[in-house]
Amino acid sequence: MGRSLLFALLVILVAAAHADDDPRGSGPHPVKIDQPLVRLLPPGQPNTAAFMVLRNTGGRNLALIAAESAVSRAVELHDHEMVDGMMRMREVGQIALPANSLTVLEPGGLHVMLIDLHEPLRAGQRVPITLVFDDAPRLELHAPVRHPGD
Ligand SMILES: [Cu+2]
Repeated sequence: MGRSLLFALLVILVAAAHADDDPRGSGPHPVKIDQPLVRLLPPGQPNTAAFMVLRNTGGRNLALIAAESAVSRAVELHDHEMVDGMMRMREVGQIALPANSLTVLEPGGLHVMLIDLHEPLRAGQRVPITLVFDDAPRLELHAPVRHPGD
């Protein structure tokens, strides 16, 4: 293979890698995450939840459509609803993040559910969570494990 062809291939690869980084061009991510935490539970609990404040600082409505984490078999987006006088969790397809607004994930409300933990979580451990949006790049965060009230 000629040297010029190699160089051309390299240029294409580098361009492709950059395109993958941020399909909308450069600039800060429109969504900021405040106060992330994963609820500390007694050992033996297979599931727990992550809470945080999502700030959509951009002028476009967005939605959180999925979350991923290596600490559990599955990760779902959940809300609470009243069923026969009891609060129950239910999976939701997405969590709306209106433009220039705060969306709060908190106990008793919206949350990210970590299902079938691979290992018990320890207090202070930082859990990697990747947030997936409908129309913005993915966002990775590390949420400390603690009691929500602390
Ligand atoms: Cu849940």
